[in-house]
Amino acid sequence: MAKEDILNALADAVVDGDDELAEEFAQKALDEELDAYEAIVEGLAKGMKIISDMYEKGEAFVPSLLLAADAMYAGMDILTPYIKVDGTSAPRNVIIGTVEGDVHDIGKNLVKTMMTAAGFNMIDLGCDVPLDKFAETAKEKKATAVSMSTLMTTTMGGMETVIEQLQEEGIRDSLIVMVGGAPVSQTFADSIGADGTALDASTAVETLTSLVSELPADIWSESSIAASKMKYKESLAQKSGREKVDIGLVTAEKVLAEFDSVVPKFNESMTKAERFGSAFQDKKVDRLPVAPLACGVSRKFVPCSYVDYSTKAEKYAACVEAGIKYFNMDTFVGLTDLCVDAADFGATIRYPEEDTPAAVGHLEDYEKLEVPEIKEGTRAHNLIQGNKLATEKAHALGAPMTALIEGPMVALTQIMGATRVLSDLRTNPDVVLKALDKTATYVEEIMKGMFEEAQPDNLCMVTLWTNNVILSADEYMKSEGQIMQNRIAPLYKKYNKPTVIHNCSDAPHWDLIHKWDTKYYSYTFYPDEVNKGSRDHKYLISTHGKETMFGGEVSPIVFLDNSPEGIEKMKADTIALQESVLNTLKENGMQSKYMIATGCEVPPGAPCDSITAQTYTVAQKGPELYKKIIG
Ligand code: B1M
Repeated sequence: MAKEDILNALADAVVDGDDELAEEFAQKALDEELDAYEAIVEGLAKGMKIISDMYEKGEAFVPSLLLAADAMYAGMDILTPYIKVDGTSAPRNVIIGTVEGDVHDIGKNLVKTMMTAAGFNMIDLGCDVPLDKFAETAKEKKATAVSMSTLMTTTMGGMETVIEQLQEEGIRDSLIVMVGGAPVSQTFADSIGADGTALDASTAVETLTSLVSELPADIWSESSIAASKMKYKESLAQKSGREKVDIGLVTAEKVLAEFDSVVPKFNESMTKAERFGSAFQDKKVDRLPVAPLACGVSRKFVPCSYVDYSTKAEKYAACVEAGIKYFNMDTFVGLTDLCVDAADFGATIRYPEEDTPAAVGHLEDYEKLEVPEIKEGTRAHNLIQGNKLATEKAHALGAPMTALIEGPMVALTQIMGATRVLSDLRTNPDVVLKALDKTATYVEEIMKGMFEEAQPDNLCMVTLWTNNVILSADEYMKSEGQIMQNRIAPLYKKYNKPTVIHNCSDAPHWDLIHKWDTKYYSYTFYPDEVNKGSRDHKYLISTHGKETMFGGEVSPIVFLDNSPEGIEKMKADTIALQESVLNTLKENGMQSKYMIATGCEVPPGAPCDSITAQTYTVAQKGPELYKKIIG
């Protein structure tokens, strides 16, 4: 076989995610005495680049990338031992991981794969990595680079801590620090002193390769480490005196102190229930309803820890009551975390005191999953009881309660691990679908408990895998989609309740919302992802608005800025959003079917006054704007 043909066959095997073919042609490359390194770079890695580019253009989805990665690694296992090692050059070790508190690892795994393909020796610490593990491993492996990923605003700060720890160890200048993940911008990377960032996996490799080429030679020498340590001590001396405050607690006290003087000033002629109910039916309202997903943040008024909010029914209900009252929300959407089902199925959950719980220990065997019974001691039982109490408290304040549960696929990925489920969906669909049937059964049981016992006004289901960047619509419909359509949506109907969906993904398959007869859809708008299918209220109201009420739009990240300028910006943006929504409603012959909200959760450590900057502005300016535009 000609060299070119072998290289192309290796690339094709990766693109097709065929690990057996990748192994076969890797062996063929050796048999034909091709250079092993060339076979990796010009064959396997080339295939990885092709599929990755297809993904960026929306022509391939995450399962294809994961299978391609498996094929690439299978071929590399055969070829790597035969790479001719130049005895003088050390391997370029790159430490990679998702920082502590964050279990998102799909993007990190893709970055790792592309960096492997580029010839870096990747040392993967996994996800939810204790921060000191980065510096510890970097030192031990004399790393060329540390690359950290995070998808959450709440955990971004951990990256700065790692950089400080590298400085403390005197090795910051010995290596490159790359940071990345959806919330990470160049400005953020610069502000924490990272060397670089990138928007996607391919660019991450280009950036790292270029940064590494600029590293000076003697970087791991003892003198350079000692000099770096000294530099750090000096900067530390300048920083001393800065103390950490619990901004949530401080601002909660501020909001409470102002509460009695501000709230009576609102000129409102409807109760929250009347307003929300009327908007739901597109009837006239006094102003648009508002309900940011400031779920965990509300605990600062109680105050209680996040773990108590998540796992104790009374505490949860107290937080709901406080959120409705002090944030003046028109409904409370009860998102605690997405680990309720996983905990009951037996996965290991980490419960930090002050942050969202995470599923950290997945189960091994799909076939051994057993549908739990909802009884005292299970998280589902606690959630149902919490929502029962919360509904009473919300009603006493004249507000409707919106409980929230995980959809079947979120439950399964939390139990078994997302990366694994997404690739097994392609390679072993029957087993995955059987397991999905079990999580769907549990979801149905929780729904029944909610409808029969807790009786919230709405029950919101999280379906984040209907995401155009993760699964194609077709693939989604063959898995969770058909369950949503044939089992979940009919159950909503049976109990005479509207189907309510929360989807925080960047590019959902919008057309599916009609298949489930969705009455309320909570979404996030990502302005940078419009090319991938992220949509704002203008599109959504005009295309789907008659059938479905939408809510969301405001990025939760903006709530983190409670500087005077940040607060003023929040107020101005809230007015602008209301104006635009009202005008769009009017243009489409509608009058109120929209809720001002955040499309995803405001980080649990966020300040409270930036949230009231939104909710109080809607209450104060909303009636006037409504009159002016709708009449
Ligand atoms: Co969650 N989640 N999630 N989630 N989730 C996000 C990130 C969120 C933006 C959704 C939203 O609400 N709009 C939001 C964070 C909001 C915020 O920052 N405040 C969020 C939240 C809130 C949460 C929970 C807290 C929800 C809850 O329980 N209340 C919880 C977190 C628990 C925890 O970690 N402690 C949670 C849980 C989960 C699941 C476990 C269910 C699941 C993750 C499964 C897994 O990864 N194993 C999940 C998912 C899937 C998402 C969304 C929908 C998709 C993420 C994804 O995989 N994208 C996400 C919404 C969104 O981003 N659209 C969301 C596809 C992936 C290929 O892209 O990871 O961006 P990405 O990686 C890209 C680039 O970013 C870049 O290259 C990659 C490939 O091109 N890149 C780098 C990544 N790392 C890089 C490093 C680099 C350079 C580039 O250099 C080192």
